[in-house]
Amino acid sequence: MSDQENPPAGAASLHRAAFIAVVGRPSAGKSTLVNRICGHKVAIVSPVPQTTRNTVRGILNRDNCQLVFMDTPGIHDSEKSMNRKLKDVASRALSDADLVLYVVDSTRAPGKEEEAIAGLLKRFREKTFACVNKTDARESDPARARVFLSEKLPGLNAFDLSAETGSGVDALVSALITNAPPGPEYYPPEYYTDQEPVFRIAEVIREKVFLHTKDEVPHAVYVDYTSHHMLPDGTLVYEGDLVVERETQKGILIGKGGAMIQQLRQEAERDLEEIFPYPVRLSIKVRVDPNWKRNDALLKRLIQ
Ligand SMILES: Nc1nc2c(ncn2[C@@H]2O[C@H](COP(=O)(O)OP(=O)(O)OP(=O)(O)O)[C@@H](O)[C@H]2O)c(=O)[nH]1
Ligand SMILES: [Mg+2]
Repeated sequence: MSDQENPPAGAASLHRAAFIAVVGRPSAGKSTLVNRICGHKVAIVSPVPQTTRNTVRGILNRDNCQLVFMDTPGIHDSEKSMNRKLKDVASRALSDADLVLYVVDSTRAPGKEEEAIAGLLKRFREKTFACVNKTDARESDPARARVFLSEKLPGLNAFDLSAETGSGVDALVSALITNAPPGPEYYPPEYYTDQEPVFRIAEVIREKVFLHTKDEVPHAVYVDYTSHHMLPDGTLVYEGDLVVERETQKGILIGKGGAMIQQLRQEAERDLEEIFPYPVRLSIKVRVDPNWKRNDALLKRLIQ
C-alpha cells in the first residue's frame, strides 16, 4: 500500500458527536421523529399542539457516532407568559446546537407561523436540515412544503419522510452522521435519554391527559411530583397531583365515579411498564390552583 492509500492515523476510529435541535410548529411531528430515530419512546406524543413543554433529549448511539436530539416545544407566537417561555426553550436549543432539524408538516399549508419559524432559522441555515414530515398522510403535499422551503431558506438540505412509518428516516440519519463534527461521546453509549425517572413518569401521565381530554383541559394541566418510594417487591410507587386551573376541569379529570382518573392511571402504568424494568404504581390526586400559569418560579421549573 502506498502512503497515499494509507488512511491518516486514527481516521478509522474518528468519533463524531452532535447536539441536534429539533424545531418546528406545534404538532409538526418533532417528538414522533425523535422517538423513531432513537428507537424508544423518549418524548410524549399527542394530536394536541404544544404537547412538549421541555427540551427532551433523545440519544442515538452508532459505532463511532453519538447524536443527541433536543426535542423542543413547538414554536407558537403568543405573548402569554407560558408561550413565551416555551419559545425561549426552542430558541436556546437552537443556539446550543451543532445541527438543527427543522420539521415541517406537509399536511398543512405554510402560513404566518411557518414563515416566522423559517425567519428565525435564517441565521442557522448553514447547520439546518429540513424534514418534510407526514408524507404517509392522505393530505400530504410535499411539493408545497418544498416550494416554501426553497423560497424561504434556499439551498437547505430537505428530506421527505414519515416519522410515523419510518420511511425516509434512514437517509436523514446518514446525512446527520456525516455532518456531525468530530468529538467524543457526551453520554455513556447505553443511554438513550438523560431524563430523570420521575420526570418521565410525570410526562407519561400528562400524555394520557392530552390524549383523553379536549379543548382547554390539556393545557390547563401540570403534574406536581410529591414523592416516590420502592416497595419490598420492587414496585416503584409514584405520588403526585394533577393540577388544573378550575373546578370544572377537576371534575372532568376525575370523571364519573372516578372513571377518568382511573383510565389515565391504568394507561400510564401500562406504558411505564415498557419503559422501566420494574412495575410503577401511580397514586394521583387532582387539585385546583387557578394561578399556576402566573407563578413565574413554577413555570421556570416546569419549562426548561
Ligand atoms: N400521519 C402522520 N402523523 C404523524 C407523523 N408524525 C407525527 N404525526 C402525528 O402528529 C401529531 C403530533 O405529533 P407530535 O410528535 O406530538 O408533534 P410535535 O411536533 O412534537 O408537537 P408539539 O410537542 O405539540 O410541538 C400526533 O398525532 C402524531 O401521531 C407522520 O409522519 N405521519
Ligand atoms: Mg412534541
